[in-house]
Amino acid sequence: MVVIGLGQAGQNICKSINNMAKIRTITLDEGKGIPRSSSHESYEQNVPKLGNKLKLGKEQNIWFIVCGAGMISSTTLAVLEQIQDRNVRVALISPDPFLLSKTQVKHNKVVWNVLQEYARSGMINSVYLFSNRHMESFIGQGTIEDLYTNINNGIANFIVTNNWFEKTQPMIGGLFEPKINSTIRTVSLGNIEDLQENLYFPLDNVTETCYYYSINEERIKNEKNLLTKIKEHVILEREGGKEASFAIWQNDTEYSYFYSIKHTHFIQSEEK
Ligand SMILES: Nc1nc2c(ncn2[C@@H]2O[C@H](COP(=O)(O)OP(=O)(O)OP(=O)(O)O)[C@@H](O)[C@H]2O)c(=O)[nH]1
Ligand SMILES: [Mg+2]
Repeated sequence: MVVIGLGQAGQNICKSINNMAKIRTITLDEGKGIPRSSSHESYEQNVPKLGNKLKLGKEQNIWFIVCGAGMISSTTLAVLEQIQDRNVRVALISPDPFLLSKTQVKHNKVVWNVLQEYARSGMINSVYLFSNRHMESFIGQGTIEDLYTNINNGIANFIVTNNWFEKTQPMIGGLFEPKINSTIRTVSLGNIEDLQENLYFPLDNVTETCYYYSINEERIKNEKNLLTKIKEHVILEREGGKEASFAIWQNDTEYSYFYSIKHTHFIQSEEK
């Protein structure tokens, strides 16, 4: 897996990933692979061939992280075009609209809509939505200097852990195979105690859900009825009319938690 981060948000989340795992990350920003420009248009028109910078070789599994509010996100489509033969998942950051200028709001809307259309058309594998405002509400705000630290760690942790799920054989169940058009997604992080979960973006019209439980060894060995508890959780979701599946991995930390990936094919409106 390779993670490409574009602009400030992309770059900072790549840093968080590097602090957690040995995963190759590449930062694209003004002066880093992309020449500095003074307008959206000239950014879009002046994206160089990035083959030498990206050096992706045979790597198929790509995450691309961006927030549409920044000017440099105008280069998103030109960059994605250069890697369109690969399996690209986009992590799209939904900015807090309160913090944006009018131009940023307009620009964000364009990127927001286009990326979802790209996911629906199969140009990219899927788009995962992450809301700064929503995540801040439960992860907590950092200082003004480190406003995004907690959010970035949350997003990075999902990408790193999801990669581990994909490479590691679960004890029970298997990786979820979503319907081909379920390409608009988000994630929630939940705790095993009360099965409460916190959504990273308030996704409307969820049609499919998978639950990936990561349980520590102590609980795997000693906790009775954990499987029943998990099954009931999944059944509850199915009763709501959604497709739901689960898998369980054993981890070697002291923590137990679950990630849930929510899928839909409905275009999501940006936060207002
Ligand atoms: N989650 C998260 N969001 C961020 C972070 N940094 C910036 N953002 C969001 O991304 C938006 C754009 O960031 P900017 O720093 O303004 O712009 P940029 O992406 O570097 O693009 P330029 O305008 O070309 O500098 C901000 O309005 C924030 O909503 C970050 O570290 N984490
Ligand atoms: Mg910038």
